[in-house]
Order: sequence, then structure tokens, then C-alpha cells
Amino acid sequence: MTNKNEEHVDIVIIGAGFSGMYATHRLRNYKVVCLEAGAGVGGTWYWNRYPGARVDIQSVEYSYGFDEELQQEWHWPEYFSAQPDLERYANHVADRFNLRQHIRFSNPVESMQFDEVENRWHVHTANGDHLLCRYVIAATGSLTAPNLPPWPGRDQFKGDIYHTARWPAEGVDFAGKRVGFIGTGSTGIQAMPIIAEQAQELVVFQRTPAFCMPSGNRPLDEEHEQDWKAHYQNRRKQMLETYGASIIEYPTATADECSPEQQAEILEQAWNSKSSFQLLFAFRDVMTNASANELVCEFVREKIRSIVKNTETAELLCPTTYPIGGKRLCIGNGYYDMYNRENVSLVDVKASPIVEFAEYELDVIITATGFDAVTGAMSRIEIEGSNQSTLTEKWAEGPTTYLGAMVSGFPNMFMIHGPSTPAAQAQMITTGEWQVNWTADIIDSMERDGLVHIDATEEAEQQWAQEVDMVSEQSLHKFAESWYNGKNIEGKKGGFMIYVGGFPRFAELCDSAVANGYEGFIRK
Ligand code: N01
Repeated sequence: MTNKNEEHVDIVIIGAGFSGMYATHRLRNYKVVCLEAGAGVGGTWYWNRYPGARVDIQSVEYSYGFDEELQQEWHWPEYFSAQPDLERYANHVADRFNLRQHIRFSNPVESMQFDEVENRWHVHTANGDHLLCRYVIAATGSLTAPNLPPWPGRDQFKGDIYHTARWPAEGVDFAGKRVGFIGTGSTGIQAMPIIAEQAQELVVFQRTPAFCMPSGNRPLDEEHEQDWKAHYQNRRKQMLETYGASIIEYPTATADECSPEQQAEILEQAWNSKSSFQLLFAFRDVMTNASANELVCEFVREKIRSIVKNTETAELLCPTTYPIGGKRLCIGNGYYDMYNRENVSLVDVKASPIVEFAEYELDVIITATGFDAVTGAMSRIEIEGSNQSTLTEKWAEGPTTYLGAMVSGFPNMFMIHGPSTPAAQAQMITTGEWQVNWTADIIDSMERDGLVHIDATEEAEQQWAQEVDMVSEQSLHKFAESWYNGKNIEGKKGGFMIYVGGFPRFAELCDSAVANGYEGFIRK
């Protein structure tokens, strides 16, 4: 029976962030519809418009490589671009490649069911669309679903409460306001120094202090831009051959192989390198050897002590409970210096956690409390696969995937930057493009071979889980509670959700599965 509202298309793409936009472009030979919750393109860079939002990877790298003319014509004003420039870029790409004709904005997906007889997904949206498609590509992002701790008293608070990932487009006027700020991760450390300059008072509620290194952002000089434009093709290739799909200086020596003087010099150079994350690559073993890691931790603590004048505040700001890099290293502009301002104070909420909004006289509360990461966006859609099994049931003890791309029992559904991919451990635009191409090639091959159904085997999923565990066992990431392992969300189950074996190994394993006759997949 055909329902009047049903629309038949080939592929539904969920999300018009950078990966979803590229998937829409790459698969435009098919009848493609892209469904987007926001009113505009850009995903993360559409939602996270808080003051100070800025990328922490060089913009010449953190941009698309699929079209040479696009890379040649686009000009980034700064080394590390700010949110408005990234959003402008996303809009430019959407216009330049006529993507908007395929995108339905303000139209989040609510539920999906797989019809095993027809090999079709039924996709239902908040606006009442009912699409029937052969494939779904979920480009829903790793950091999409905001974490909003259910503090009592929230509703009674008379002032305004904001989450940084749902920032009002018109901005917020902080003049004369007493502002409370909860959350000292990458977002908080970017937003606070700017808000401190505008507000009457800023009270920072810190649960866990962050390791932060200076960003070294500056206007992009012409020579650097021209150099990249002359070598884009090689550089993109080179990027994919590095651990994080980003060209930085990768060290050859372990910490032990350096004398104390050399160690000090290397760390100082890394701190001043103007190259994000260089501290984590000061020595070859920063993320695998606890004593090498501690050396870098203590170096940053000394920096904090030398910058922050109030010794008590300085000690509170020194992280001591997890390895540097275990949580994503924060890249900031004047974060530690901000604590030398008269109007900024720090409250330790580790010892006495926030239980309700009552104690402090504040006009505005900002929560930069992060995300129900990696799985959050998918878990908020009701997804029913083969045999009426739901994704919520399947992932009850933590997400399982094959190559981060498919979930066994959920045929014809692919994910980009899904659980157990390198995600934010690698530069997400370039690796997202790579994953879209890999997925699109699989869909093309299905068409060529006259097939209609592709799934991952349970066995392949288990083997991938072993690979993910094996590489995370070798790294120090496991010693931190973070969004990487879901420990930032109370009660969230599962282990490490990010693949830390490096992008080249990840890509090689994905490619060899396909080359070995679609090993681990069932195609029919
Ligand atoms: O989120 P987070 P984020 N009571 O989860 C605290 C990317 N990103 O939005 O550490 C009190 O890192 C929480 O405390 P704790 C980047 O990948 C990139 O800052 O859990 N505090 C923590 O301090 C990044 O890793 C860029 O103890 C509570 C903070 O809130 C990712 O996004 C910029 C609390 C959340 O930190 C997420 O960053 C921004 C509670 N109940 C983001 N609950 C760049 O490119 C949470 N917290 C530069």
C-alpha cells in the first residue's frame, strides 16, 4: 500500500555539516535528500557561535580538498579561523555547488525503520516528511547533542541560561552583568576570556582543570597561503599519511632519549610553536609513556604557576588527575591570564559539586558542559533495523560498529565519523571527505553489481571492537574521564569510542576490507 505522503529517493543524508554537505555533492548522481536540524549549513560551525569559537587546526588544512578551484579561490583571513568565517565558508560551498536544492533545513529526523522485504529505509522527520530510500548516510557529527545536566533550580533561576552549543545568533550583551560560567573544556577556555572583558563579573565553576596551550593565531600571511595553494594536492595526500591527518612536526625521540636540557628546550619550543597540539608531539612517547606524559604535564603546570598571580588560584587551575592529551588538549588565547583580572574568580566544584542553582547572585549562567558525544545524535533518533531491533537496545552497553561505518543488523545505513572512527583525533573535514568517498564507492559498487542489501557481520563488529580496544590499551587516553569514553555523561555505558590507532591504519583497514572481497560485510 502506498501512502500519499511517501516520497521515494535513493539516498537520505542526515546532517548538513561538512561531511553531510560533501556527501550530498559526491552522491548527487543519485536522487539525494539531505535532512538538517538547523536552519543553515555548517553543522558544528552553525550551532557553536559562542564568543571566541575558533578552529584549533590550521584553516588551510581544515577545509575541503575535493575541488581544486575551491581551494585556490578561497581566502582564510587567519591561521585558525573563527566561527563566522567557517560558517561563511560552509555557505559559500553550499552555493557554489548548488547543494541547497537537496537540503531540507529545520527538519530533524525523528525515526527510521528498515523494511527488510523492500530493502528500504523509512525516514520520518519532525516536519512530517516520510522518505523511502535505499541508503541512509548519517553524517550526524560527534559533538552534536548538548549535555544539559538536570540541575534543580534551573527553572526558578530568574536570569538567562545559555548552552554554548545553542548560542543565540544575535549574540548576548554582557555589559554590567554578573556571569556564572560552568565548564572548563575547549569551549569554556575559548569563550571566557572574551566574556570576562565584557561582563561586570565572571565566576568560573570548575570541576576539572584543563591543560591549555597558546593557539598562536594570527592573520594569515600571503607567503604561507601561496605556499599552500601551490602544493595543495601533495599536502592533502601528506596529511592523510599522518596520525591526525594534519601536518605538524612529528618527533622521532622519546623523552628518555633527550637530556634534561634538551627536554626543556623542546617543551619550550612546542609551547611557543604556534602549532596546536605540538606539546602532545614534543616526544614520541607522550601518549604512551606515563613518565614522558608527566614531564609535559609538569611543564604546563609550571607555565600556569608563572602566569597566574594568585597562588591558590594557580594551584586550582593545575590539572593533576589525568594525563595531558587524555582529554582533548585545549588551545586558548589568554585563558590563564584571564585569572589575573579583578572581575574574575574561580570556584572549585569538584569538592562540592553543583547540586542546584541557588547559592550565587548571578544575572546570566553559561553552561559549556559539552556533549553526549559520538553516539548522542544517533541515539536521539528512534532507529529500528532488521527484526525490529532498535539501535538503543543494540548500543545499551556502548556503541558497536564495523569500521565505524556500519552497525550489524542495520543494513544499508552508513555513518561518517561514527563510533570507533578517529573522529576528533584526526582533522575532521579531510578525514570526513575520505570516509564519504569510501562509502560512496561502496554504494556505487552495489549499483554496479546489481545488489540491494549490505550489512556488517556480528563477527566483523567484534573484531573491530578488539582492534579499537587494542590500540586504546596502548595509549594513555584510558586514564582520563572524557567524552572520548562517555565518562563525561553520568550513567553512560561503554568503553573508548574513538579509534586512536591513527588515521593511516584506520584507512588501510577500511580499504583492505573492501579489497578483500568486502570482508566483514554481507552483500546481496
Ligand atoms: O566540552 P568538554 P567542550 N558540573 O566535554 C564540565 C571540541 N571543541 O564543549 O571535565 C560541573 O570538553 C566538564 O567538567 P569535567 C573538542 O573536540 C573544539 O568544551 O567533566 N562541570 C568540562 O570542564 C572538545 O574536546 C574546539 O569534570 C561540568 C566541561 O563542562 C569538544 O568539542 C572548541 C558538569 C565540558 O568540557 C568538547 O568541548 C570547542 C557538571 N555537572 C570544542 N558537566 C576547537 O576547535 C560537565 N562539566 C578549538
